[in-house]
Amino acid sequence: MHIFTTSGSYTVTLQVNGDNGSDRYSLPGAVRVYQAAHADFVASSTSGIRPLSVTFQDRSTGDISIRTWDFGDGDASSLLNPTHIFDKAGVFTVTLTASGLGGTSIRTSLVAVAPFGPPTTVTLTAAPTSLLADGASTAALTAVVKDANGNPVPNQTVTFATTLGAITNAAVTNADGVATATLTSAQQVGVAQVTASLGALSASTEVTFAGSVFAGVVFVDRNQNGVRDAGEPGIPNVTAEMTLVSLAASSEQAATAAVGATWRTVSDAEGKYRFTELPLGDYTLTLCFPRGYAATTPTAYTVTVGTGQNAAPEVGALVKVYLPAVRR
Ligand SMILES: [Ca+2]
Repeated sequence: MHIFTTSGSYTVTLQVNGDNGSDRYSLPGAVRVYQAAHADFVASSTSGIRPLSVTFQDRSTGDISIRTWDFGDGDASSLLNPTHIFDKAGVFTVTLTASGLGGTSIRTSLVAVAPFGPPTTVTLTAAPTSLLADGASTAALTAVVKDANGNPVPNQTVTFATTLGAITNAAVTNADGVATATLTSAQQVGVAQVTASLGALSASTEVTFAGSVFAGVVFVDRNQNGVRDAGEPGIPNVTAEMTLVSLAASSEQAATAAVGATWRTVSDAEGKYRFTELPLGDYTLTLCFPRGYAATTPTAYTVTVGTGQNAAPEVGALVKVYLPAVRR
């Protein structure tokens, strides 16, 4: 019996010696000794944040003809040095199976994939981005915290601040990396600069606090009865002017408008006029009609602009058509 300790192809020679001489017979390749398969590999990294790209390098030895990689997350490869992206978080067992005439060998290694890393970005959005300046309207603020790979980062305390109005102070991000807060408008026309911060990270957005809406209509009062009846059309190009008499009791508004300030607009084709940026308070409303019309009612009113959309009472100016003299 002979033990071959080194792999290779061997020629076996038989030599016989006898009284009449000797003879020998050689058989090339009579014995082939294969090197045992030994699976081995190295990974470019064994831990990281999803999605984690890892390149595996085969370092297997022996007589191997087939290599099979199982990445432990449902994916596989038969490449020599595959690169795999781990999308899901978890600890995965990567298995290389090397097999051939040298037998079968298996090598495993663990890759740990974290669901998220440290926060690197904060974004902030407001909905809606315009509120009535009534001290009661609210906007929903949404801050999203993500890591460098775009994964949402939960359990982060986001601090909210605003330059105008009231705001929820802080909130903790949920599993989607989302922290929400509520912005309540001030009784002051202006633009609120809203900020969400997390450590050194911050994001900001703007929410406009718009003044109250005051709207009315002027129309042709054909029968001069002081009521808009069927068949009485609106009057375009009527100038409507609001003059501030006194601000509503709100210290916040004091800096935004002065008594005596005026706002002016013109009625549209349907006789409708509309003011959209009025601070809360009392006003004098004056209507000035184009030539050819004569008012059938007073053209000046004292009105109050309150909170809420269209909160102010609609004021109609009643007019009649000024008929030219008929020649006889
Ligand atoms: Ca009428």
